[in-house]
Amino acid sequence: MTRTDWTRAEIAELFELPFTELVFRATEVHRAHHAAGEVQLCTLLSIKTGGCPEDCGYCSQSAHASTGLKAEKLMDADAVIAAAREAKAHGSQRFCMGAAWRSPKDKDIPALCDMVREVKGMGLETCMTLGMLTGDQAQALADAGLDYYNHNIDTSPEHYGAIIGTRTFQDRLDTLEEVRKAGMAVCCGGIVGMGESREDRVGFIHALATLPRHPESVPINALVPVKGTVLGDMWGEDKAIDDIEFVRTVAVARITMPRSMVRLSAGRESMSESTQALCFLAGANSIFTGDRLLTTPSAGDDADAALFAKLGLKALASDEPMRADSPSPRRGEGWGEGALPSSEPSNAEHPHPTLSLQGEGFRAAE
Ligand code: SAM
Ligand code: DTB
Ligand code: SF4
Repeated sequence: MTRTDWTRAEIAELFELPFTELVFRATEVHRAHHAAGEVQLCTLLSIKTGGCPEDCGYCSQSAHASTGLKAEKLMDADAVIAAAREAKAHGSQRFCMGAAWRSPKDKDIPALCDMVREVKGMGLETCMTLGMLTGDQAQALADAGLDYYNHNIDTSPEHYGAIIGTRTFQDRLDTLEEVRKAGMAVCCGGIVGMGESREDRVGFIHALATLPRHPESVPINALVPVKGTVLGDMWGEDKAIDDIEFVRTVAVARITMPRSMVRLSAGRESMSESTQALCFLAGANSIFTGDRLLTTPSAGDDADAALFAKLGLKALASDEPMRADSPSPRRGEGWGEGALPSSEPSNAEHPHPTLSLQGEGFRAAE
């Protein structure tokens, strides 16, 4: 049975285990619930960039930051659909659309629903992250076919006020409840490396693992320090989180939320291959692919394909344990055979690793 009654003391004890013992236990839990070596591929698109009224201290898109990012309008559906098509061609399984809003306006909902219908119609899983939602907005998006809603608690309840002043931890929980009531799956996690203490990381995982139902997806981001944000200026180029402590956080998320997909999210770009490999060993089984997250660069498909080949990882082909009762429309197609047309001209000179590593690189598990 999946536990939602974890105590803080139990979670603190997990964090304190000798590192190899903790990773060993996390691996055991991972293998009991998930196909080992299969990693879910998701692609992000910022459909409405910058000018956000919220003051999240980590975010390049906050109007309170001085990042020089230009505020843009909501993208046209056609441009979103083109990006989704490209993501699918590159083997992505889920398309996540993010908007720099405190909450969407009711007048935006029909356009957002159109995007959801089109992207879902392509056979991709759909995810959006648009800020706080009312019950009616959540229902409209769910009715249009939105599979997942991403809404992060970001950190522990105690540390939250040091990072964000324009909304409360409870506001986040309220939206998560509306998302659940509307029948969508929840993607909820947060960021490590924001100057929080170990105790805050314990509180962060505790808050997630004691939700009435665990989130189906748990993104664990390492802070991407962006110049002009409060936290980016505080940390500069320095790593605000020790790699081993990051892996510990992934492992504790895996152990306490055994059936959830744990996503190694932002921050992968500046992580060594060895640290990423440790994260996969500790139970991370989902990543963002492509050369961009929302506003910051990501490793890109070629680097990721090479990493998958080196580690012998494959694109997810099994059902997510928590979604097994309502399988997604598309399984078994990963970064693999057929993911890119072999006549793709841009690949002629620099073959995509998908194609050049057929049989051992990015491919769907059989
Ligand atoms: N505005 C919406 C919201 O806040 O829910 C959606 C977009 S917001 C960018 C989505 C999540 O991205 C945040 O909750 C945060 O966890 C993560 N994020 C944003 N900037 C980040 C950064 N610089 N480093 C790591 N994670 C970041
Ligand atoms: C999440 O937890 N991480 C993603 C997604 N949910 C929306 C966003 C990461 C953003 C990283 C910074 C940027 O690119 O702006
Ligand atoms: Fe706005 Fe979301 Fe960035 Fe906060 S994290 S400033 S709500 S876009």
